[in-house]
Amino acid sequence: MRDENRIESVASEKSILVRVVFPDQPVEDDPLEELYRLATTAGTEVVEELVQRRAKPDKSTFFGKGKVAELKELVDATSADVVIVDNDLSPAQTRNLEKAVGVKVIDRTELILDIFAAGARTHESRLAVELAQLEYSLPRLRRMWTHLSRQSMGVGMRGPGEKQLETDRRLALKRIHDLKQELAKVESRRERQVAARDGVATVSLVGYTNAGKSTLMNALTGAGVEAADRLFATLDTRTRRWEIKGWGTVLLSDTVGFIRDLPHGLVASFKSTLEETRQATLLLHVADASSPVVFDQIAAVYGVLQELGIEEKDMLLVLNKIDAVTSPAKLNQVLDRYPNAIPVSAKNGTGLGPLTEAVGQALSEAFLDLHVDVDAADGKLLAHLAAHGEILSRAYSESGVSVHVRLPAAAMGMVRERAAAIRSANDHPARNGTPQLLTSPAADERLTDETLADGASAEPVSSRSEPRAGDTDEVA
Ligand SMILES: Nc1nc2c(ncn2[C@@H]2O[C@H](COP(=O)(O)OP(=O)(O)OP(=O)(O)O)[C@@H](O)[C@H]2O)c(=O)[nH]1
Ligand SMILES: [Mg+2]
Repeated sequence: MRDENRIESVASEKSILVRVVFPDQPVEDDPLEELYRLATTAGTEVVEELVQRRAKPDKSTFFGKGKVAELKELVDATSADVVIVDNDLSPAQTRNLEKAVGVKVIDRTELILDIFAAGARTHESRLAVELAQLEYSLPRLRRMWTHLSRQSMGVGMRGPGEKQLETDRRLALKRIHDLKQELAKVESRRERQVAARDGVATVSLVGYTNAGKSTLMNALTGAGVEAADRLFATLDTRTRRWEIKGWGTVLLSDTVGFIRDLPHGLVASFKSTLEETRQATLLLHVADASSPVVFDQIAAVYGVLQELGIEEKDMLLVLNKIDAVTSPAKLNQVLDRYPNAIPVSAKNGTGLGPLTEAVGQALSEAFLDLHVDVDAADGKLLAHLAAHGEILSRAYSESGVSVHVRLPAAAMGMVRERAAAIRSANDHPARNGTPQLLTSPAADERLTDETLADGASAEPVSSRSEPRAGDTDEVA
């Protein structure tokens, strides 16, 4: 067995890890490495490992007869308490396997749900996990309620006897209904909360679990969030201010990590936790460049983003842990595939300068930095600028007010309709000394909507604002 540090065991059950590898699957050097990390994170003691290559799963027991017999022998020889299967099993396969080997059997999904259940801290993430667990448990009724009263039990503990099934089923359905309602409330509250920050640039860290998102968050903002060599160390969302030279304050969020084959129900119920990510101006996709399966992990993250419906966002790929990459050729291979990726080490600070610069640059493309002249009487336009943009300064005159504002290109519609004049605030001394006239509806009728809508006229921003008081320091 491997001798990595194991976390303090909650369950301290002895587990056997098993995986079926199908012909079309990419196989890591060590096909059970990730399951091993998941199993130890869940607190089990791994006593044996087994890998089988098969063309397709056995309908009834998932593994073939021979492997099942071998598994039974291993269980007996090691007095294991649980068999953990790296694939997804049907409820019937689980039951049949349990009968055959004589101990409980859990699959990858259930293991991940258990880890989430043990780690969830906030009201929001607890609701999310409980819902995902109940939905998983419903067709596997024998395990009902086990996750609702998780005291000193091991992973995937069984619930009360079969007699109770019908009552359990009804109770579960009722609880699922209530949880969904409660989550919907939390979701809309969170949506409003995040939307209220419209106008402030938001950057969200996403990536495979253990890629170093929290460490990077700490390195960039001094946030002091928990980072640990453990899968799913972060299960909630934290947001911190990040000062970017030449841009100003942005809000940086760190959130739950992804993993390949993340249970579908879990992704759906974490909608609210991932709200910051859904509404972010820019995603920083953090990948562990030192992982032998970095390509697979990057692909898995894209898969989850797609499931969340947010794969279209602006995104920078950050190749973290370059200090731990043993061969330069390996890193070059990754850079060949992703030439725009930014290599960094969150641990020792390498590359954070270029990363910050790239973020400032990307944000400049999403926002317009403008002086908008507003008629004194036009309260509506002033309110629009305040609601959607970041107001950097105001200069009053007799006819009205000139507002220096940073505005998402998407919020330009009303500005173009109502403003007395709009000028680019491109006042970078090295670039351009005088503000350049962008458009004034009166002066230039020919400008098309697209000119501003796609941000084509916007220059990278150089002027600076003070950090604003009252921004959330922490959202979770
Ligand atoms: N060598 C090296 N290790 C790093 C680097 N960045 C993070 N780590 C380590 O990687 C492990 C995981 O880091 P985290 O920051 O917790 O990773 P995460 O992406 O937030 O993980 P989850 O919250 O569990 O999804 C920790 O042991 C970190 O110390 C790096 O640049 N180099
Ligand atoms: Mg983390």
